[in-house]
Amino acid sequence: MMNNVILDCAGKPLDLTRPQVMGILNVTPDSFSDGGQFVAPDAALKQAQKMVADGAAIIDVGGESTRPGAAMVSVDEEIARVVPVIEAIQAEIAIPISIDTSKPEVMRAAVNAGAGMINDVQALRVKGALQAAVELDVPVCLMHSQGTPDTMQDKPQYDAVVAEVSQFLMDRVAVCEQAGISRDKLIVDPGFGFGKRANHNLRLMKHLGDLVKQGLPVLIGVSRKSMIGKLLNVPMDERLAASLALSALAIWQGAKIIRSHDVGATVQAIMMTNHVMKVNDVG
Ligand code: 8Y7
Repeated sequence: MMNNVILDCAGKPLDLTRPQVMGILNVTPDSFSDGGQFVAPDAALKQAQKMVADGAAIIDVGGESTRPGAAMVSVDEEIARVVPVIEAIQAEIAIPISIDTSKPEVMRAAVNAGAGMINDVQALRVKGALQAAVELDVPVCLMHSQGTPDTMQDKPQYDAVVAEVSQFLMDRVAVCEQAGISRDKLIVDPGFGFGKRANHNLRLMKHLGDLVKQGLPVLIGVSRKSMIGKLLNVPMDERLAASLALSALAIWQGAKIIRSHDVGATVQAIMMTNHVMKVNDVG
């Protein structure tokens, strides 16, 4: 099992010999507005530098809201949002940037601008995405989702959610390998909240170790997600403690990367978890 590795993200290292945090940098006009309809790259750079200082290992730049029920964004619009931000931050920070997109054109533009990983919530199922990933030759995070963002929370259904999600991901890994993407460039993610009811999410977390056993690095995203809101009845800005609890549980079961809005707190939570996991039992 080649799981303890340092991934080469277009020249920048991602050290997976210990748990890491992926900081979320949403570059939609409502997050980093220049006052109009565009994103201000300098504001995004400041945010990225703060995440680096807080201990992030990689920054995930996304220009399309992939939240359940989100509206579609055109290819041109998405490129116009993410490319200036990637260009502004890639030379200034030492850690890799991942591009959160499912569109092959955006993957190409982002990697050309300096992104070193593809984070695809559709696991390269969009037409042309697999070929783009093969050609771009950067690591890819393959995420499970049932349905598309606009409809996926309508009526998620599984016979055995843990086994089905794991099987889907291993099938996508096989497809990627057949297309020419080396297995050691792949990361897998069960996709919390993407076409899952609360109990599906809870079962996936309880049994995350089953996915870890498949041998690929596991990334998870639970930060501020609606599953927390539903179970605990807390608004978006009061979900940090629960997000950290879930992050610790994921690391405890062998997950390697936590995608989070709250980098500093998440780094502390997973480093503490890692100390417990690594402590010598003798002496
Ligand atoms: C995830 C993600 C989102 C996740 C990975 C949100 C882009 C929704 N969630 N990517 N993206 N895993 N790999 O609430 O769970 O952040 S968007």
